[in-house]
Amino acid sequence: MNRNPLLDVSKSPTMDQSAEKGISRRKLLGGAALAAPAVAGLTALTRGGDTAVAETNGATGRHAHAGHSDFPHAAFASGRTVDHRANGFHPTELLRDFDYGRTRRLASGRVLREWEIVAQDREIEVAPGVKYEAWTYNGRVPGPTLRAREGELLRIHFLNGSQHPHTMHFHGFHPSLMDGMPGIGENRGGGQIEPGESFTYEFDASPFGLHLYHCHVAPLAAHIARGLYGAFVIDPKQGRDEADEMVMVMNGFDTNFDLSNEVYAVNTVGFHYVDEPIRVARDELVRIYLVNVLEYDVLNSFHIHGNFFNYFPTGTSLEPTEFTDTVIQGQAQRGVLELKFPYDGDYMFHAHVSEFAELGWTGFFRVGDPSRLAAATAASMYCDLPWGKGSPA
Ligand SMILES: [Cu+2]
Repeated sequence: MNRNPLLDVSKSPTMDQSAEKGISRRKLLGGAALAAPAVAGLTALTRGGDTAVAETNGATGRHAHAGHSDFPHAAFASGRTVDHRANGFHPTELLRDFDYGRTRRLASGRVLREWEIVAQDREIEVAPGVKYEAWTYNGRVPGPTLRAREGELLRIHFLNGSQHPHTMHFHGFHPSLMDGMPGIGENRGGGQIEPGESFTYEFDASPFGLHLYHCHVAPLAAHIARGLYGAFVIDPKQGRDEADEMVMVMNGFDTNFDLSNEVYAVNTVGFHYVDEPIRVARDELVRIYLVNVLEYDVLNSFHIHGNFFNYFPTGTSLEPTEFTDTVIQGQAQRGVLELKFPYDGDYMFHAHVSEFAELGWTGFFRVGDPSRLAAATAASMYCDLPWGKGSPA
């Protein structure tokens, strides 16, 4: 359970401080089709007590699926995972990592909240063996989840440490000079920020809701797809109910730069939450901040198994508009999901665009006491993907 520190801002100790390439997506899908026997393992769900549990693979774990041993699969099948240490960020930690910046109280009584953001070029691994020359905010993809409270004054000190010009364009209310838009405010230090240059964006936290920020330099799709985006949460003044909160940024990677994605994910690493299911408590409120930043595909979606959620589009109302198990988002659309898990077990969540699900956009929630649960066999669904051969690059 995360207690939102924004609700305690007046007590904050900081308050008084002065201030690959040769493989295409279609080829991947063709390869995925060959993995049908592995996918079939996924459907082998059996009832166990009150809880649907995945059939265990026994002592040899997730790689012990049978029926297709003649199909070569090196990386996933050998247990390789992404080197999170080399990446410098870990999708499991990133999930609940909210960056509240630093705050101080202005003479007016208003809270000033500030962050330092640096654009950096960095190679990251988006699936085992699949490297990508990313452009990042603060070395991670997605960039930090910036979180503030409605009505505060926000300052984002941006330094462009990349080899390419970039900006930070925030969704929300702000004057045009603060829009991170090339050509606007160039004579006042804003607009396009060249390598080595810096600029401070300043605006009010408004409206409350779930927003995003991203680079706005042309070619726009390329600058965004490279990794220059992040979630931007503005809490309502009165806050929201306490919950286990997490951020899911739906993204993809065009690893051969052919203007279509080869890898799809939530928080960058394909199938990460299959390898490490998201642990949640039974009957506890879970709140998901879901943002779609996918380029080169018009729509993305989120679907959950064995459950329904309340959906708050853009998070700008405290009343949900829908009670559903599937939501579709266009690019830059986002929304808040609230749900509870009434039963123990492993519950899949994935893009209901099945093509995306099979190329990485799939994960699991693990509810309840792990010692009472059978191990999920879901990893077997992707072990035969051509990524697993370790040579897309
Ligand atoms: Cu850029």
